[in-house]
Amino acid sequence: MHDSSIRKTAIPLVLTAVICTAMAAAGNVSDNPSGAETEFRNQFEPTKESERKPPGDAPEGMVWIPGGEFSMGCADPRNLPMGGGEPMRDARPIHRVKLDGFWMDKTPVTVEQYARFVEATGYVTVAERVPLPEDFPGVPEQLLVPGSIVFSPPPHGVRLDDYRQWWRYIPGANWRHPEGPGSRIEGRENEPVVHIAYEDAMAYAEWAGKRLPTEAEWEFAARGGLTGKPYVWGKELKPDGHWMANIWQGDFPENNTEDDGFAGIAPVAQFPPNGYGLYDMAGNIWEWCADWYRPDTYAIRAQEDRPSVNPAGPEDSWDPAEPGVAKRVQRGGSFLCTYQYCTRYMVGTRGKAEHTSSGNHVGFRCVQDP
Ligand SMILES: [Ca+2]
Ligand SMILES: [Cu+2]
Repeated sequence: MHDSSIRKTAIPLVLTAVICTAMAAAGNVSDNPSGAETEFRNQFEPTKESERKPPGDAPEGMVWIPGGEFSMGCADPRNLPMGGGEPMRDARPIHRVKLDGFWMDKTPVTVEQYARFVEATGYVTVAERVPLPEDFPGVPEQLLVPGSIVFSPPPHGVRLDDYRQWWRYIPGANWRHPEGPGSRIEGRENEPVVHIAYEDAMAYAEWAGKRLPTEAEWEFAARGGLTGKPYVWGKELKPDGHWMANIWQGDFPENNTEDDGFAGIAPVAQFPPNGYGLYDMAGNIWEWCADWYRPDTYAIRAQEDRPSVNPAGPEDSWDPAEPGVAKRVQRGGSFLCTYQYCTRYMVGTRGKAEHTSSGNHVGFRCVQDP
């Protein structure tokens, strides 16, 4: 599991939800048993891109995603080298999906872009608002202070079964203060904006005349025209020895070796784009999708014997791990993901979070209909 239902359940540091990510026991890194990659790939039918040409010039900062038909989901990655220890059951069955074309932001929305929106509208994000007592029954009022969760690594190794050891609710943390009150965004304008709750992303999208991608759109776009590859760039985590995304190297969570060049959030577009010209579709920050999260979404879709057309997600949310906590889908993984713990930078995998929650690893990008 991989989520951050922090705000709802966790204001007073009683974090009952999970972030990068509880059940994944460490390790389980296998050698590459011969054929594991083939077996992984064989569960996918070819991606067929629509022939439709882009309808005119691209809006600024966006690229055309042609739409078409593809196999959505993730095969069990545990036999892949550095595939991690999780079966990713909620990303199966792999099923066919058909989409119309759309424009998509090349990068996540940056601090600079979000600042322009806030300046124009006076918008106040969830993390900047005083939490309401009725939303947090039982929490003493003095604990109801605006803030958000920030990755705060312990100085030594810890068991990976309790994320409270590396996440902290920091009063005053928000998009202007990514690591808390002492941190600033000056000089970091080209980083993706973080501490964004779902409604904060929606508000921006509406102002920009855009919308959030559906989960299916996000995944089609992330695959960049490839079929059934584990990563948005292809089949290996580190082709020719190069890191292709800002994730975590070293022992999580205490020792970050920064092999990819970035200890924390990286500015956008520091790694090569995928086949559609999209940057950062893996790692760096989680991106909100429009859909409610349910683990059975794919199973329900797969009951149909034809492709799902422009699926927009289920009517409501349900997560057996935390019944009653309403979650939206997040995709792409963050700078905290590692095969030791959570490999959700793998392209077909799914993330989720309580919709009013945020953190210094959560942002978004938008799409636009032609
Ligand atoms: Ca990194
Ligand atoms: Cu992760």
